[in-house]
Amino acid sequence: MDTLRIDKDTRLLVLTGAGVSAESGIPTFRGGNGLWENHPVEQVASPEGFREDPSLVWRFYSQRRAGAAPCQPNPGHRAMAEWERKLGDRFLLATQNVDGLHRVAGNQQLVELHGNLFTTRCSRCTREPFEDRLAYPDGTVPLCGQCGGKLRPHIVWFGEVLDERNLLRVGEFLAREDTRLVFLAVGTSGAVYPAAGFVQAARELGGETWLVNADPADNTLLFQHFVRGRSGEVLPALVTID
Ligand code: BJW
Ligand code: ZN
Repeated sequence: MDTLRIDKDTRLLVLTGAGVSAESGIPTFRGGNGLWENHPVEQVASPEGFREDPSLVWRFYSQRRAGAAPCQPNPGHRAMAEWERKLGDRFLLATQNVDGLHRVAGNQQLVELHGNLFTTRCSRCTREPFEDRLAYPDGTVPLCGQCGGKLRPHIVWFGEVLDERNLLRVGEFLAREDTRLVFLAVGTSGAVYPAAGFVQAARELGGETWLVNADPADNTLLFQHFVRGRSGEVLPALVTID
């Protein structure tokens, strides 16, 4: 198998997707048993869907919370936490996952691009998002204690903009000039933007690009190295840090 060498003059940006949590028992979105097979995306993961039927949206996210709550990090997550411990500020992890497992595994240099499953916010007022591990009983739409507006999951839905502070953090890491850049994407179908465009940005900045995925992704051809396999099996042996 190829090895990815990181020396003291290299920085590593990792982008993860649902495939990384598959071995922890969390379903992916697209493909065979993917979540979108049984749930129409536009109804459960868009602002229009929430306006039309907030109760359906909360049923979906309550099930997701209940399903993800007992799940634990797998060897893929743990490998990435180990890289961060060794590389310090030469490491950044940008995840599209909302399950929080990277933090449980120990990653702190972490950007949650699409939000967090266990965080809720108000759809009306400016109250801070708050931790919320509740799965609401069937049909309940929780209301804001401060303004009475509908609460919603703190998730970035289709058509919504990503938090610009998060994109700035990734952009600044990409653009650093003090070290050589390696970009590694893991467990993502490369179908959702802007994350699917990071590989292009890394290439334009002269970065070396790697993809580890169970199946080819939509943007596989943009990567210089493609290792086909399960992240929990591939990652622990992929990287050597000098
Ligand atoms: C394994 C494995 C194992 C399995 N080991 N691998 C540019 C071009 C075209 C469109 C756009 C564009 N810019 C923006 C857009 C619009 C849109 C978009 O991208 N649409 C596309 C579908 C074309 N993007 C947005 O709306 C974003 N907002 C935005 O850009 O705002 C500005 C703007 C708005 C409108 C127009 C233009 C600009 C927001 C996107 C938010 C996505 N949110 C979701 C749902 C909420 C999360 C939740 O409920 O949990 O986030 S969508 C869903 O997909 C989820 C994921 O984070 C995301 C990515 O999925 P991921 O992680 O790649 O999972 P899968 O299932 O697709 O793939 C898993 C892969 O793993 C597979 O390949 C398997 O083979 C592999 N695998 N097991 C390794 N063990
Ligand atoms: Zn409110």
